[in-house]
Amino acid sequence: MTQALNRRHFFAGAATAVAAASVSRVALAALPEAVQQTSADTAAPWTPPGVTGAGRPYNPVVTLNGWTLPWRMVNGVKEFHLVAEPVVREMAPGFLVNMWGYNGQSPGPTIEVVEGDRVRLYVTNRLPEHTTMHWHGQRLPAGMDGVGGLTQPQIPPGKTFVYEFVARRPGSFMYHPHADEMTQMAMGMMGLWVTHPKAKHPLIEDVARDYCFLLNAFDVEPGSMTPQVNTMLDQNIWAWNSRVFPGISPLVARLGERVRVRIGNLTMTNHPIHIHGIEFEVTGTDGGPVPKTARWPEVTTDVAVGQMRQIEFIADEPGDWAVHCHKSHHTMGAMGHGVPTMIGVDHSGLVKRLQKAAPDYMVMGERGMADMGEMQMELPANTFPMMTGTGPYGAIEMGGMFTTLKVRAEQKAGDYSDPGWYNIPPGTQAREVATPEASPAKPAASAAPAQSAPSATVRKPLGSGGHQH
Ligand SMILES: [Cu+2]
Repeated sequence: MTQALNRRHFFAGAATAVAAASVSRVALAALPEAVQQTSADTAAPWTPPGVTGAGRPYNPVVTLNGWTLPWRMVNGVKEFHLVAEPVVREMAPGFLVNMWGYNGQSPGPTIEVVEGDRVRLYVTNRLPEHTTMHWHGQRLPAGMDGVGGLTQPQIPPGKTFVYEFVARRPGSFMYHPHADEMTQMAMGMMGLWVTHPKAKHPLIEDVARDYCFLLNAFDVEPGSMTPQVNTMLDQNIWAWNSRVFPGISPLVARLGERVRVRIGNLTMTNHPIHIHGIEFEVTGTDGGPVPKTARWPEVTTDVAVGQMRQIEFIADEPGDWAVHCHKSHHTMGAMGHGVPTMIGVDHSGLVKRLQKAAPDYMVMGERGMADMGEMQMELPANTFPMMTGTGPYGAIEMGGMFTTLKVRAEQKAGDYSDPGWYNIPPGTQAREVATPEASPAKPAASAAPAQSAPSATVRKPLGSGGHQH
């Protein structure tokens, strides 16, 4: 993980917080700086300068492939400036998508405050159409809820609206437009909001690491650069914070640390998020902390549409552990979905004939799809392979909603850098044993006793048509 927080970003908060104490009324009326982020790397946690607002110091969150928005303090109010604008998001190295987002990125920066803080949020609209901002899950005056037409007029292009309220409840929240949602959310307009408790809370544990990310989905035709916003369920890119594996940072922990992960779902389907190697509890939702009597151990939790799930575990098992959506199509790249099922189809003979005309012709999927993880298949410009990511033992055969939890004894507290692949201790890894060789299953075409019963239905190999179930 690159600590990509640039110096300007890092010092912007400090500079404005100091300056705010001594500037004139004219300057106070000016908008806070709209801090921009140009990198899709995970930024270092942002510790506010000097003052933390209403509460005790907190351990800042780390937004996977994202960042926290600096604020300025003006007469006891934390002021933020979000700019809704077209952005180009790097979803994976070399794969760029035209999105709409905030302050240079999709998702927008994480808003991080303390329970009891008064916040003032300026929202500037640099989109070609109107927008609003809804603060998902917050207790606030109805007029600050950001539902265009219902609680406020729309924010026209070129205009700035201001929202102001007290962050009353500690917890995990989101923000997104409530204006032309289908387009604006399909284009990537969303962000996270974390409110830390102002005092020790009986249901909120102190954690050593506090990660957050949003589940989002896009439909980008391979070779193109702009999402198709009318797609309801057949998105071909399943992402975390508008990134796909191997472009998603690992969750890193020191052995024995308590880790929190806050996950919000702004796609249009549910995502069962699964973590290997540990058991976790859901300790909170966007509705607040879960009572201890209502928690139970899990290794997968479903995050339904419009929900947040805040999970916690002790990272007490060293290793590289898979973290992924358990819907297997959601750990696939853009190319996976229209591919016909070829398992069991015997292409021998046909390939040779085709290769006379097209020397590069190859059969895909005859033995299952795993070949595709390694195949150097020519891709259209600007997409990512169907299965991506290479581990120390070969292709990982997953892309999209996938990353790793890296637990290490030697990882220093507060160090979020990628420790590399886990060095598996000798004698503790699955290995080949000496046996007579088992031959792979034969293609169904040559194995099926098709002629024996003339009246029986002839079983045909599954043909084209993509999804069979
Ligand atoms: Cu999923």
